[in-house]
Amino acid sequence: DTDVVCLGESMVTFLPSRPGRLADVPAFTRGIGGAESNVACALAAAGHRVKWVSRVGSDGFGDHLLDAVAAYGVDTTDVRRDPVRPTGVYFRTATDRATDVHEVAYYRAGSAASAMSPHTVPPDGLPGCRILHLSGITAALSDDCLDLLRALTAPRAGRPLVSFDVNHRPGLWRGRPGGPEVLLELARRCDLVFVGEDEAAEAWDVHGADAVRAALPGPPVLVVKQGADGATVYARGEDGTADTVTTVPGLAVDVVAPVGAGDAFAAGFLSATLRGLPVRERARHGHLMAAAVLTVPGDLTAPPGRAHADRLAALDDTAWG
Ligand code: KDG
Repeated sequence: DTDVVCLGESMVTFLPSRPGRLADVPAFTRGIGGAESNVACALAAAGHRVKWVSRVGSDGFGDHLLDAVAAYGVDTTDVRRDPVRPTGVYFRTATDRATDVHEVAYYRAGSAASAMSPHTVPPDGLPGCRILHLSGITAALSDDCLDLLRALTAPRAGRPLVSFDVNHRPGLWRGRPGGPEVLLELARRCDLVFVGEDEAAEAWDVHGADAVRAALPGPPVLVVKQGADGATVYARGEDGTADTVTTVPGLAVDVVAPVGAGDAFAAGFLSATLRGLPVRERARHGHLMAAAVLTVPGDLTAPPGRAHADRLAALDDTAWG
């Protein structure tokens, strides 16, 4: 059995040898990225049984992605190889500390993963899966990918808990209609939604965590991430009506690169959810995994071990600000 299935595109990532504009960086180091496989890798490293579902090209970058994700302990047997379309890649710069800006250049149009479709996962294709984790990135890749997300988030008997990270990537929606509205439509159909407060403001012109909840009243659990201020979790009560609202401060860390921190947060939150931990602990495990990724240049890193993370999550409020 699989605890969690994560579905989405992954790419070989090229990290800059030094800060500066993309135009000026002379060399790059290979890593891997992809929001959903980042979640999968962190969950597997935290001891869960995780499957990653995707497509990669029949090329060396596809080989590397499969090897690198499998090395985290993720089951990659349902990753298909596309005979023609290539594996996506992307390049990024280091965050400019003065302006807080970093550049991202995707080479993924027409990628193997963009050819995912409702055939990729048939409706009964997730036996034993407790959580299906998806993100809005997939919706932006192609019409077929969007159809796949619509099929997977459709209400049906026996549906696993569907977790959705909004992951609005405006650059990917250029030339495709409806990004923000599509993301809202999909999020409304899910059981657990992660969204950044700044992301909601940009995509939906909705400001503040309570307003995000008002725009997304359906999901039983909504996590609004507030950067350095932490996260606010709305969790509907057993009676199906009143929310409990829990704001959980994050850890103050020196950020090396922000990319991947949201995925790590989701992984920590999902790990603690699988373990039946209370909401505050779920968010603290999210913050702990996010802190680990924030302090490295790449998109993912091994999270703290479970016993260590449990000790840190159990510290009292003075330690957690
Ligand atoms: O959340 C991190 C991801 O954005 C990164 O790993 C690359 O999946 C990626 C994307 O589409 O931007």
